[in-house]
Amino acid sequence: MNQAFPDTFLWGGATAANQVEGAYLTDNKGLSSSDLQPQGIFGPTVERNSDNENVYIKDMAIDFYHRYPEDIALFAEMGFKCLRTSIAWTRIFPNGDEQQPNESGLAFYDRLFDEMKKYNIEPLITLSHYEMPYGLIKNYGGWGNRQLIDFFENYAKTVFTRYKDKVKHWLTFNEINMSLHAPFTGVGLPPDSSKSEIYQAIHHQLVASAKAVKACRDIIPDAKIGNMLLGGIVYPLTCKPEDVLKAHHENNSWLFFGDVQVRGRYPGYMQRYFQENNISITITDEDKQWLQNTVDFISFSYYMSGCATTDETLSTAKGNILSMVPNPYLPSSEWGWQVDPQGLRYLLNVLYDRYQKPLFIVENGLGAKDLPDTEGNINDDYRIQYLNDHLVQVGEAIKDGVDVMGYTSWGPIDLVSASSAEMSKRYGFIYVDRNDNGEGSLERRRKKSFHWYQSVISSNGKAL
Ligand code: BGP
Repeated sequence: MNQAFPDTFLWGGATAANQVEGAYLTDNKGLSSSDLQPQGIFGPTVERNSDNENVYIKDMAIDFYHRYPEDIALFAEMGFKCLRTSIAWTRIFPNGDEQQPNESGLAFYDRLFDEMKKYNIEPLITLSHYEMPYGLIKNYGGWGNRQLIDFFENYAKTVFTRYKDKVKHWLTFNEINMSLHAPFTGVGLPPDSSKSEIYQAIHHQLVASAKAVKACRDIIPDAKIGNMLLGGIVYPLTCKPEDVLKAHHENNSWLFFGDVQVRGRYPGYMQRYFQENNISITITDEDKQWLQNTVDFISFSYYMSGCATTDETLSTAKGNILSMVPNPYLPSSEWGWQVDPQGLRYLLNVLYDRYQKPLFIVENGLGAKDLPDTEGNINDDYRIQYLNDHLVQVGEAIKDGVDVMGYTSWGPIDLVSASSAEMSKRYGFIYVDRNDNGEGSLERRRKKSFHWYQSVISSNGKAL
C-alpha cells in the first residue's frame, strides 16, 4: 500500500489547446503556427489563409471546443483535482499584435474554467503550448524579434487580469527546451536557422517568461507560476569518464533553461558553450534584471530517458524525439520511446537537489494504438502498467524527500499527437472515436484504465 502522497496532491490530466480544441477559425480565432504544421511539430509547414475549410486532423481535433462539458464531466467522474490545458494565444490575439483582445475567445475560456469550477477541478494553464500567432511569424519574424516580448507580455497580462479569480496555477512556455529540436514550433524560426538565431530567439522567450512571472505576481498575488521543461534525462552509456561527461553536458543543454528560469541568470557552462560554438547573442542589462523574476515551481514532462556516448558509431533510437542513444536495458514503446519508470524517480531527485523548489509532473503517459475488442471495450492493461510503474516511482521520490505538487498524465482523453499529428497514437483513459483520416463519430468511451485511475485518485495513491 502506497501512502506517500500528501492530501494536497493534485491528481489529474494534461492537454493542449491545439491538440484537443479544433474549431481552428471559430469565433475569430487567428491562424497559429500549429495550424500550419499538419504533420506535427517536426513536419513541414503549409501555406494557409483564414478561409480554408477543415482539411487537417487538428482543425477539428476532438472538438473539445464544443464538447468540453461532457469531457470535464468525465474527468470529474475519474476524480480529477486538476486539469492542465493551454490557452490558444490566437483566440485572444488572433494576429498577436492587436491593441484589443478578442472578446469571444476570452469568453470561451471563461466558460471552460467555470465548468471546471463546478467540479472543483483546479485549472493549471499553459500560456503557450507549441503555438503562437502566425501573424507574429509572418510580420515580425517570430521570437527572433525582440518585439515579441512585449506582445507576449500584453497577452499574459490580459489573461491574468481576466481570469485572476479562476486560475491560480500557471505555466509559461510548454517544453521550452524543445526549441532546440523544433525551432518553428518553439520560436517560429525556420528549421535551418543558425544556432545564434535560435539562442537569440530563446533568450527573448526567457525574458518574456520572466516578465510573465512578474505580471502574474502583480496581478494575482495568490497564484503560483512555473516553467515547463521536457525532462529528457540522459545517462552515460558506460562508466567511461568521457561518457559521463558527455551525459553531463547533454543534461546541461536542457537544464540550462531551468537554470535561467529558476536561478535567474545564465550559467557559466553556457557562456563557454557559446564561445566554443561561435554563438553570439545580445543580452541587455535590462534583460538581466528581468530574468531575476524566477518561477515558483518547476514543471516537466517525462516519457523516457536516454543515453550519451562519445562512440559515434552507435545509432540513436528510432523515433525518439530527442535522438538519444538507446539504453540496452530498457524496453521501448511502439514509437521507440524507451520506458524507464525509475528514471522518473531519478529525475525528480536531480531536479530537487538542483533547485530545491516544488516540482510538478505535468505530462507522462504511454502512446499506443488501442484496438477495441468485439464488444467495443478497450482493455489497455499496457497503459495501466506503464502509469502504475511510474506513479510508484513518484511515491518513492516523495519518500526520498522530494516536494511533488501533483501529477497530470498526458492526454487523459485521446487527442492528436504532437509529433506525428495522428489520432491513432492514443494516451487516453477515454477513447475518442476518430481515426487518422478524420472519420468517426467523436463519441467518448471509458477504457479499462479509466476505472484504474479513478481508484488511484480516490485512494490518494494507495491503490498503486
Ligand atoms: C510532449 C508535448 C505534448 C504531447 C506529448 C506526447 O512533448 O508537450 O504536446 O503531445 O509530448 O507526444 P506525442 O503527441 O508526440 O506522442
